[in-house]
Amino acid sequence: MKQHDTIAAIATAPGVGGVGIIRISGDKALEICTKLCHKVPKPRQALFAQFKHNKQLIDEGIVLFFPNPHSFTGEDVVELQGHGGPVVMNMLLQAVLACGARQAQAGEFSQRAFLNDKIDLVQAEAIADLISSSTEQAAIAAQRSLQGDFSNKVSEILKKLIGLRVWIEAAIDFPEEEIDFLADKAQQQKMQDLHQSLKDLLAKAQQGELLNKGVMIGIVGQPNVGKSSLLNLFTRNETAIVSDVAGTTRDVVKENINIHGIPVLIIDTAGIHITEDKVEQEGIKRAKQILKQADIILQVIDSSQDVEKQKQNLADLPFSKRKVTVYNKVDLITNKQNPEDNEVVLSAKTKQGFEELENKILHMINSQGDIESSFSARARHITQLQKTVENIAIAEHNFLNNQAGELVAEDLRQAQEHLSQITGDFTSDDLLGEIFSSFCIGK
Ligand SMILES: Nc1nc2c(ncn2[C@@H]2O[C@H](COP(=O)(O)OP(=O)(O)OP(=O)(O)O)[C@@H](O)[C@H]2O)c(=O)[nH]1
Ligand SMILES: [Mg+2]
Repeated sequence: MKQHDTIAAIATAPGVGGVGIIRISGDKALEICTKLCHKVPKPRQALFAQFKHNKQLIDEGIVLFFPNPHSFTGEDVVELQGHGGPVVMNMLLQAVLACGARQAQAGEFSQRAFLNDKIDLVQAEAIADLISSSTEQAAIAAQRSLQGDFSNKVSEILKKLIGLRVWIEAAIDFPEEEIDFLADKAQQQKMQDLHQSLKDLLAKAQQGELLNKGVMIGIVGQPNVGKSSLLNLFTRNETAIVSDVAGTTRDVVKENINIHGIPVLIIDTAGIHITEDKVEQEGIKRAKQILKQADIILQVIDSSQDVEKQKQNLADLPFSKRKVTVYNKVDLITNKQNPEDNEVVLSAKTKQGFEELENKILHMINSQGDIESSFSARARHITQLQKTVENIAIAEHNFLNNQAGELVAEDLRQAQEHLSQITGDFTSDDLLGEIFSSFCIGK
């Protein structure tokens, strides 16, 4: 799809830097460059030039020209590399705009790259995710998506799905050949394989989404059990106030950390108990909200006190699906219990058991066991994959139970539509606008 206007933006981060880059994309890019530099750069060769507008020297630096279609956007692209000061960059941008370009909107360069088939939608989103990644592991995962790891898997499955659709539509269209065609064992096997590959991809994408958006972990328990002490162990800092006065923490305390490369938002909460204190009541209300929102809950128990009573007091709370019970203050007791799978015996004071807790959390997050080969994914991808899996499950059921071929065909059609939305082969303009508007300007 051809875009007719030429766009420009400062591509480097706002603020002061050694070098600042202005990126121009569109039919007029070379013309604007020539007006400012009075020289025509050769394709993909650095050229030193002075940038002048109305005979006024603004800056000097390097010019690069990438003729279409071999550029990031697929259009003619020019990059002016000057000195990275906000004022000089802005003066240069104003000169570029005065010469005929329009200020680019957020994500517009990436959107053009997508519209010109240089990248698919997953790759475009991976660019934004790579830029905003908060840990090394998340950056590596985003890079994998950008290189096409996720898109290739989607395309592979799409190919299998289309193969099945073609076969089934043909069988429906030529009824004289329809001798119980759904009983074909080879095709049934293909259907089952397709279902399994989709479920595997969904699990991997869910993993990728966690890497991308991070994991929310809430610490809850009764007052004085050591919740804030545990938070401080995670942050390796005195993030929350610790004291022997029950009810010290009255609000939620949040901190971004990373556990073995996985971005984590860890949240300490007020001790949950029955109280007349209005401030504490509000704190407890907030703690209960965290219980619902968090991906993983650490339920802290003081093992030097009545353990069963504490568990009973917390029993009615709306815990999230994934919970680890932490028996804290183990340094104070002699008869230690044997923890079960989702339990850890720990001392926030001596750090005993902390590494085991981190590993347990990691294991919970990394249920696929291959975070090192993960690619980044977004909630949008998960939703489409879930819808695809739903359609395929119905199609498979109807297929294996010899229902009407038309029913199977319709679910396969819908599945294809959902799956194609991931890479953007089938996407509405509204969705595109929403995706690219979350990008930064100049990207
Ligand atoms: N011996 C020992 N003391 C601990 C341990 N963890 C915490 N404490 C002490 O227990 C007391 C309460 O700790 P906090 O971390 O403030 O407990 P909390 O659960 O955040 O308490 P509230 O904010 O009041 O709900 C403090 O005096 C800590 O030093 C531990 O593992 N061993
Ligand atoms: Mg506390």
